[in-house]
Amino acid sequence: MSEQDKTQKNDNYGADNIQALEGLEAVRKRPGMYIGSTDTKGLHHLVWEVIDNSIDEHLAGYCTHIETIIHKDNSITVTDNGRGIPTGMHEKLQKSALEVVMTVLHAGGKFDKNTYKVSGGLHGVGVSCVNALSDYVRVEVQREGKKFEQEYSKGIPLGPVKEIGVSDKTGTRVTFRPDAEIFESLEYTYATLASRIRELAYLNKGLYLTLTDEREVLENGEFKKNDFHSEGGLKEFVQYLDETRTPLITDPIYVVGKEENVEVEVAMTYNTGYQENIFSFVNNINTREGGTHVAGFRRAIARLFKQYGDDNNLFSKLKITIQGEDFKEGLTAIVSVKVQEPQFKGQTKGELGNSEVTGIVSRCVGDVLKDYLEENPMQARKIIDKIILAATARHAARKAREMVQRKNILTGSGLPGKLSDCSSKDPYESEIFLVEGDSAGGTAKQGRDRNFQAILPLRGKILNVEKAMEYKIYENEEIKNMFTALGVSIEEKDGDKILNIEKLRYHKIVIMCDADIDGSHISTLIMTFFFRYMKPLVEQGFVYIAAPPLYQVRKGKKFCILLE
Ligand code: 0RA
Repeated sequence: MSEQDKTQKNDNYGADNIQALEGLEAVRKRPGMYIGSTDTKGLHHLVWEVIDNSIDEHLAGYCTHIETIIHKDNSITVTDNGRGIPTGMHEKLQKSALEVVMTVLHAGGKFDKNTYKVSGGLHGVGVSCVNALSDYVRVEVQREGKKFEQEYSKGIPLGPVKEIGVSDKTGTRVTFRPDAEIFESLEYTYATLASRIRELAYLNKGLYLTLTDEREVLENGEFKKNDFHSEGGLKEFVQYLDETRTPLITDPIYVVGKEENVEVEVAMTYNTGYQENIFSFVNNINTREGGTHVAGFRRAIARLFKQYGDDNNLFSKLKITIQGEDFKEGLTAIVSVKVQEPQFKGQTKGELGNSEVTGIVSRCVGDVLKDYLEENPMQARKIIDKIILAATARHAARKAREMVQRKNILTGSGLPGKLSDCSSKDPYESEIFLVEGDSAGGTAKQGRDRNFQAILPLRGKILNVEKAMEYKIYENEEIKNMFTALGVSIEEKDGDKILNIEKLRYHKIVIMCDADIDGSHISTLIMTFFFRYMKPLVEQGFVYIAAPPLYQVRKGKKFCILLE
């Protein structure tokens, strides 16, 4: 561009242009405010932002295909067959609406598209943010029989919207290359994109999505590519999530409903396991912390299962009352709502706050569940039996837990006989080695410095806590020994179980297994136990894994097992 052109361009710059520039400048100055971060998470956020716009076209009923391509240079192209971004003159701003959508912050919302806009959270900041944070963008629109394009750098148009041909189709294609000045990493991860796009396929049944990776050529000479499409929607999503588990009921229970402009879609199933898996979404966005929609779902299943059990006299032999947590074991569910003006709260804005949603979801799920239970007595019976089992197990688990604790108090030192304790009573300097079997325990005992290194041998393979019922876990000798040796206990507060580590006796807990397949299996089992039942110890950095062979260090008469 010549100097003269530049001044001419500047002369034409009105107040609105300056406003647009200031908006883009704000995004580049504080990208975190708009896309959360500038790490790899923020980098992927750019793709979500563009795809979300295409999904909005689908929700409005105009788009059936969305194609995403990762190019060799890590630039991204998202193509949809929606209506295409409008290209006519924007009266107020006196330029193409396309340029307005691409360069003015929050301009997308000014066109009332009558779909579910996301006003909280991080999505919905608009494609202009992606533009501002990219060193190159090209947008191509097919609309009203014509094909248009415009290019940008860092959000600034490189020229006006150009008409580049004719077309009998409609749609939008956005190509962007994230700006290296903004992002810490520019490398896209296929699996991350694929898993979100798969999720979007389940959340928007009927929609066809593809992901292509031009960075990776397969043996057949084609690029790596996946198609995502689901006719079953959430029903297929729960089946996908439970693929590796054994189902308890034949088919997922499926709910669709609408009340006061809130759309509700829920699919749930039970498996023979003990974990609960609930995923929840608001306007296609994952609400990791749940919220009022999940509360409504829980309320409905508690109400209906309780009612059904009472009505059919199924709980009469039970000496304890059923509680909310008894419905959770083996439950896999997806709760998805579409809300006009969602309010997000919580630490990461991942929790839905709209209070009206609780009642709506509860009623929709309740209505369907009531019919389901009446029409499917065999399935209903299986679920109720599972709930009774969970309640019984919960009761047994509490008793077993109390036994572990009581033993702690009653038997003098209360320490397990197998423990070769250290003489120091200062947890800060004390270490405990959890070793595989008595013979390894003996070897470890010879090598340790008894002043601060304790040894607890565990017999063979410890219980797989992932597969066992909770009360079995507290009845297990090796696990009881770990609780007592470590000096930690489980307390109940408002129905939540909290690990009390105030009396933790060692600040280094070292899992030491043999360097063979068995050893690695055993250390996995022990780690699983810590992760599920003593998580604070893991989170606070007290748990270590020893990588054998270990060495004993000696200096004169002093020796110990070398850890660092
Ligand atoms: C503004 C208004 C309309 C559509 C869009 C934006 C739109 C944006 C994107 C971004 C990616 N794909 C898109 N598709 C459409 C409504 C257009 C109309 O009323 O015809």
